[in-house]
Amino acid sequence: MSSIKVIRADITTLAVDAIVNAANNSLLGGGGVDGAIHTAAGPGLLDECRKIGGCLTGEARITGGHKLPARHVIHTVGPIWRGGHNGEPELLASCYRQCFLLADQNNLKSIAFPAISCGAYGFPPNKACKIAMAETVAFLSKTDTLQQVIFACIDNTVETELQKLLPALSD
Ligand code: AR6
Repeated sequence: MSSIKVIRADITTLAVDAIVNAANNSLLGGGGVDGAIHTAAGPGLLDECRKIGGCLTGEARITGGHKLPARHVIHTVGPIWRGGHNGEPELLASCYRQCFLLADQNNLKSIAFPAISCGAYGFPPNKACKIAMAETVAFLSKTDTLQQVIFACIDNTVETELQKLLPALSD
């Protein structure tokens, strides 16, 4: 039986099979959750990311967790919001799908997401959260491996939006 949880937490503290990083195309670190993950994981993560050589928007790559309590980091690059008519919703959905695909390929049982693109990249949280939840529900309905999806929020708006979407799941 799979579950979806929305919690108030710094994602770097979670001992799950993988935490997702809202990265940029270089995969070489940045601010926001990306900066927090690289700081907590230590320089070994940056070394591993350097070998990957970047990632296109809407795609994802997996690495080890290094000094994090999480076993893996799945790095995905969300779209920068440019008004919503430049493929942003499709690219954000693709980020979630690619993360789930990697989780499945690596037999992961638990994964934690931040609100991809909802910080520096400016995606409206209400729209982003609907996409995140829809992709999660769709994936969980077809996997036998993944058991727990956690949304780790440090942002009140995002947490409220995701919480609002949760009750609809049991309808
Ligand atoms: N734990 C959980 N959520 C967090 C944490 C944390 N430790 N830190 C921030 N958030 P952002 P983006 C939330 O800006 O919009 C970076 O510089 C935050 O409140 O981290 O995809 C990258 O290198 C927000 O709700 O990611 C890229 O250049 C959400 O995580 C760019 O920012 C995402 O905010 C990516 O922008």
